[in-house]
Amino acid sequence: MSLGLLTSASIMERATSAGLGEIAGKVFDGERLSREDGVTLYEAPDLHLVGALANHVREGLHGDRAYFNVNQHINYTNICNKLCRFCAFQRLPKQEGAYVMSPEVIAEKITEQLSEPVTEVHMVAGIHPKLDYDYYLDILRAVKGARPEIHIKAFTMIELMQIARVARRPLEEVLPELIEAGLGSCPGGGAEVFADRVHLEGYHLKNTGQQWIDTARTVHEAGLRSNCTMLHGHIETIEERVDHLDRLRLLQDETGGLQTYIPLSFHPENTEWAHLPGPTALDELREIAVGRLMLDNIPHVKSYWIMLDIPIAQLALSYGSDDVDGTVVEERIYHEAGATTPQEVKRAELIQWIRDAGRTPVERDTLYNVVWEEAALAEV
Ligand code: V47
Repeated sequence: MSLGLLTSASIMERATSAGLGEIAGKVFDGERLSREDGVTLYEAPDLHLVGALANHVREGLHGDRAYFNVNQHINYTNICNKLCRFCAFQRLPKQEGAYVMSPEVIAEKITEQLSEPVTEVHMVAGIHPKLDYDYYLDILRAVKGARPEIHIKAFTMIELMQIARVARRPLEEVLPELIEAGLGSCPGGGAEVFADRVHLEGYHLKNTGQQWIDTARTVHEAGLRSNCTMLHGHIETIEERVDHLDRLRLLQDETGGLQTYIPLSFHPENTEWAHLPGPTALDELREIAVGRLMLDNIPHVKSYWIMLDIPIAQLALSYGSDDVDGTVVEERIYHEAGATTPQEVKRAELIQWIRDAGRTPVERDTLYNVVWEEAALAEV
């Protein structure tokens, strides 16, 4: 039976017999779940019940709607000095395959897509120690010069920390200049797992969890929205995942600036953690569901199709997610780490996947303004 067909009463009955009655009661009453509830949901044997609870929340917020956008990814450099053990994308400056895109190359990539109805460019990259402050302003201006109406979602929190460092000024002062050059919002990457233990073992040269949170707060105070992520399925414990979700939720209570949560599934290939198995499809669905249930104040949960594979991204639309990301065009971070998904899909394909998953496709812009929806047009 489709989860969507389960009534609240039958979910409640199944939850009570599985020992999740109290949590289900809180979900139906719209009450915040505790950290202990989070651990229980991760450990609950009945994944589909957890999914049904998350689906209840998802449908309460978004009905049958599932969002996508027409976007383009640009990873402007793979040179990075952070040596994160989970990353297959990074290169040292003289290493084979290392690259930095000039503003002109970036403008060309934007121009190549002018015939497509792209509304967003998603720009993230490694932490290149030698790029100067003007480079970051120039790449924003290059994008806007090539396609003035496009929304630029760029720079994870660690990139913003680096930009402020090379500008030799506090981020509060730098952000208005980045906004003036074209920055429209920030992606959610680079949060990894906030716990200090995992940070020390896996990515000690990168920002700490607290620095990610403090930087995101500064971003939100400057009037920008951002997304947030958790990189799961490596060495973190369930308690550390719950801690991460709770800290995101507290940040959101404070700023209201987080619009979408994206659980990122660890892809082990070509990384220092290649011996780890990475999450299973069932782990991925649970991560979506627990994220939806714990993050009661973040409006959207994304099942990023590039990372999950299309069938799981579709299924996730009934386990708590309401967004599948976009057309992408060129993706490097996951493909270096063994992702076998295509690098690009066409808008019509995304629409069809969403319909096939039993949801109503809604094309959005980066800030979730509706660009197109099923009911509004007879053909796509
Ligand atoms: O910061 C790196 C992660 C992130 C691996 O905001 C890995 O809409 C898994 O930020 N296995 C970049 N994950 C991706 C990102 C993103 C993607 C989609 C949508 C949005 C959004 C943001 O990818 C990195 C890091 O956390 N990552 N290597 C890996 N081997």
